[in-house]
Amino acid sequence: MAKKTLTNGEVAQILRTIADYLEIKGEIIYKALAYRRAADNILNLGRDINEIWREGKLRDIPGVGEALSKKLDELLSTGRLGYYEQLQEEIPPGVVELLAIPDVGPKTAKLLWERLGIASVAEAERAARQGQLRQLPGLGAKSEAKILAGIQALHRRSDRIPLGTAWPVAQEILMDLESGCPAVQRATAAGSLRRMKATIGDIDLLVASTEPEVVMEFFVNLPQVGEISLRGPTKTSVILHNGLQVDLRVLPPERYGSLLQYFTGSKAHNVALRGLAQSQGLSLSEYGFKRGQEEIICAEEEEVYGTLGLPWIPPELREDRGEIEAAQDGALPELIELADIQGDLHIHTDWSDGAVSLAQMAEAARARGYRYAVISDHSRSLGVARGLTAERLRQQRAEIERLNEGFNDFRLLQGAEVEIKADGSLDFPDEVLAELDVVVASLHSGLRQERERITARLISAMRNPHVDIIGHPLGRIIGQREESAIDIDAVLEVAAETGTILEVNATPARLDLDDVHIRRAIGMGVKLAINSDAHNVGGLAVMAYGVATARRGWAKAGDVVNTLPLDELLKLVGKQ
Ligand code: DGT
Ligand code: CA
Ligand code: CA
Ligand code: ZN
Repeated sequence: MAKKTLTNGEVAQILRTIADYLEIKGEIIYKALAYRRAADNILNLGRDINEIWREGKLRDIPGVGEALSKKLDELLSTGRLGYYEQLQEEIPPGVVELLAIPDVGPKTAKLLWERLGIASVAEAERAARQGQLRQLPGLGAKSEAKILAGIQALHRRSDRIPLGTAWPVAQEILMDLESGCPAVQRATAAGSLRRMKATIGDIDLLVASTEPEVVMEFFVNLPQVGEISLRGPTKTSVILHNGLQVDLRVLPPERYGSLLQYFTGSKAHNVALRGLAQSQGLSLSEYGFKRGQEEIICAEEEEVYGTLGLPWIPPELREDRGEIEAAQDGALPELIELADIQGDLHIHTDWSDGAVSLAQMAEAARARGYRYAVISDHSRSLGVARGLTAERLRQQRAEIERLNEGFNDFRLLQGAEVEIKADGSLDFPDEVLAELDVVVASLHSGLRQERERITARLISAMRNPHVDIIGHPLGRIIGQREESAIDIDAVLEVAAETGTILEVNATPARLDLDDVHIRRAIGMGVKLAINSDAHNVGGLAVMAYGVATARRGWAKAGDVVNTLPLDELLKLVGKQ
């Protein structure tokens, strides 16, 4: 039998699973981390690992040392790995799958397997329902309920990809198409990616060309492409080495507007738009309009909307949430843009868990064209993040003032990301908070508390007059952690009353608040701050995802405080 060629995604998955096995076995954590790091690097290679192997260059992959390169060589030449098979014999693969349940780590998985012989998520669910888990040492009725809720969340979870993962991949392919294939006249991302949804099912790309076969041939031969799942005259679907699916559609340039409009979606927006067309005696498809025998074709998207008597609607609004009615009434919002952002109000440095110095972060923020940036390192009780004591905070202030002497067009402000503790009190006393320019208060612990308790914690933080911003209010991590049980309506009411600013955390795994909550907040007059929460220089660039999310929530520049000039911002936070 011919050996199956493994994709980068499959190789990475095997390394990740080995890491999981090592953790369950209780091996030192560094071993597992090394496997995960290598897996990430293989996933992000941008070319076929089999080629690298044939060139004998496996050790050029970051994180691949001698031992791992031997294992990869065995895996890629035989399609099997003895070490992996041995682990699978020791511990059933279903035990590793338990780790996918939120709140189940390696210790718990091992416990369930050793004590109850549980070797699948289904078995864990059954045992939890029968009340068997609460009898295990270290677990209890509460943990049992959490595990059961985690299993239910797992059932609901799809394999959608975060926007921040899909976006750079799509941009790279678009650049390759535009610069490498002369037959390509225009190339654009469509679908949920163009609408900037927080998660993406697959990447849809569109090309205008009169030579579709040439474009398709170029596309399937890109180094990122793993396998071709569908090849047709106008549509080709592929799976990339990193596991993402990409659909490419090619149409002649004179119909590009209709194509772009149709495949940008959303489906709901298109259905509503088609209804409007019908009411005007028109039929609408991805090829253009028809009125009886007459055909109206559109090279630009503006013409599609224009034919229906509408202004162009920004893609982020196309969810059938009232945008067509607003367009008809001439009431589309003038959405915030990245260029409106004057500064970033939530940044970490190596004073807590960030990777770079104050000076480097300040320089990077200034280089982005910002007028100000707030350094908001963690407060003392967040031990894992090397939170600052009040004393260290004062030392940091001196350093910030020293740096400010070197700037004339930019100002570094001092803030902190202050823990909201389990009882709702803050991690710094009021006199320390009073010295800061901007105070961000966030929850990082007790995130699974029940609704009333966790809501009360947030509200008591908002009622502290020193607190300016609530950081990542709902606490979700996309694909990993559901949002906390917070009563968002109660929070919005108090925010409106106290003038507390709510964050739109732009980190792709968070995007918190999300689009729906942003729109509700704006409707209630609550102000927003779009922040990167950067922990390194590159992290500042996620601002674009936050702005896109705010646009999906119909936000205008006036709804977002970090579009203000410095003096107005300082006035707003009571510092001038
Ligand atoms: P995704 O990939 O799940 O994140 O979401 P989309 O919106 O990218 O959906 P996808 O990839 O299935 O299709 C891309 C666009 O094509 C979609 O937004 C609208 C359009 N489309 C696809 N199927 C249909 C359909 O059956 N009817 C209509 N009206 N439009 C469709
Ligand atoms: Ca899609
Ligand atoms: Ca698609
Ligand atoms: Zn933070």
